Amino acid sequence: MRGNGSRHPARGAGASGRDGRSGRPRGSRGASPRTRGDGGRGRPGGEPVGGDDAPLVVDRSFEPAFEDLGPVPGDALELTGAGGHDGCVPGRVVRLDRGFPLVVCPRGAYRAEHAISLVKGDDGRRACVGDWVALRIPDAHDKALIEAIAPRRGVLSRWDGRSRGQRQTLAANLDLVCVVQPLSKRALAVDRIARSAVLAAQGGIGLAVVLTKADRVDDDAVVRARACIAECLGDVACVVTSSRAGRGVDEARGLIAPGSTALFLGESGAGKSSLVNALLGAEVLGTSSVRARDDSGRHTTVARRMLKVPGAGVVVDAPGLRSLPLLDEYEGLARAFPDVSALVPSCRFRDCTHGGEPGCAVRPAVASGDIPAARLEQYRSLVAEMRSNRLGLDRSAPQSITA
Ligand SMILES: Nc1nc2c(ncn2[C@@H]2O[C@H](COP(=O)(O)OP(=O)(O)OP(=O)(O)O)[C@@H](O)[C@H]2O)c(=O)[nH]1
Ligand SMILES: [Mg+2]
Repeated sequence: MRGNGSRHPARGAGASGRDGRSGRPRGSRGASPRTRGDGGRGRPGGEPVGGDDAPLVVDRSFEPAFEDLGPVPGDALELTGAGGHDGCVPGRVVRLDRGFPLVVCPRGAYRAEHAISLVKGDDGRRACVGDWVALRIPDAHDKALIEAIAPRRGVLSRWDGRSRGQRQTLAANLDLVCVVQPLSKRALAVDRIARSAVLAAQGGIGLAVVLTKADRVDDDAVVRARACIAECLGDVACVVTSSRAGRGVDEARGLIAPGSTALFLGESGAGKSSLVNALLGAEVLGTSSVRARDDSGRHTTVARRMLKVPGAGVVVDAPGLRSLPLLDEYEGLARAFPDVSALVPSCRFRDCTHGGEPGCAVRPAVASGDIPAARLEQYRSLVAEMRSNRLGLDRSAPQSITA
């Protein structure tokens, strides 16, 4: 079924702003990510996020009201208080269509543009979904102006594949990333879950794994998938669902606490929008079939969009991401693999790869059964990828540029 209808045109479709596809200039040249495992393969992008020819009319069903968006952070209140942006109100970006934000504030929902002072210069900034902003609502216009963006927490971003290491911010102020991974006859893409875990941890965001399409496999396969996740990722929340059979939907809803914001992260065709529809109890989001040959989706979702889940918090449905290459996310790696990283400083060699070097402090923990071998292999593979990706960058590229 295809949704995204045009029943409620958004107010004041904006007239400026850049392409919301990836934040990457068209035709820019970048290093190809060198990756290991299937989840990080290839250069990011290729996802038609808000195509230029997509109409700027949007379905407003289940759009969160201001009070659904959680407590307004002190930083956002300060921005709009005395000494801040006088006359502005706090608001939150609930969707982006072709780069145009829709902001919900106490007075309602407004299409917004960025103030020139915010976007100009090399360090110019643009709002992403989830941002808290200072919003000016001119009397004569139905289009509002974003004057400032509150400091972000819970930021999910990825390297955009360019040779200077620029990052694409996917969403901000997230409490939870739900890694959506479909079950099938194929082996579970645990590598993809692991790299998603690293990115979530890098942003200081909680993690849950949501396995979809459980109706396609038998119970043994579900048990194997759960065991595989526990082995590689330890004690992470894992919910098994089938939107088709109505399985696990309440459990998935239970992950999203009222007042919190969760983002569904997964490849195209993973069943993200189908699951959101199941959570909403309505066919609000468009979905379309996967290719039988390789189970891949058709990039049906093209905009990041927040929806209020009845009886729970807010969920961000997002376009499927083909690749999640890692670059410099060592903090996230350490948080996602705390048991391994705690031993690393005790290795004899600073550049120990834990592949059999003398004096390695990690291998004995595998030998004694304290750390599963598969978990260490996952860790090593992600470290090797990060090193290799950094080597492929321009020499002068600083660590962790944001763009
Ligand atoms: N068998 C089965 N198929 C499902 C289930 N959930 C979703 N699908 C199918 O999987 C296909 C892709 O689902 P979507 O919800 O569009 O996937 P998506 O992750 O939102 O994909 P993008 O928007 O392209 O990123 C559709 O044909 C769905 O009907 C499920 O629980 N079981
Ligand atoms: Mg979708």
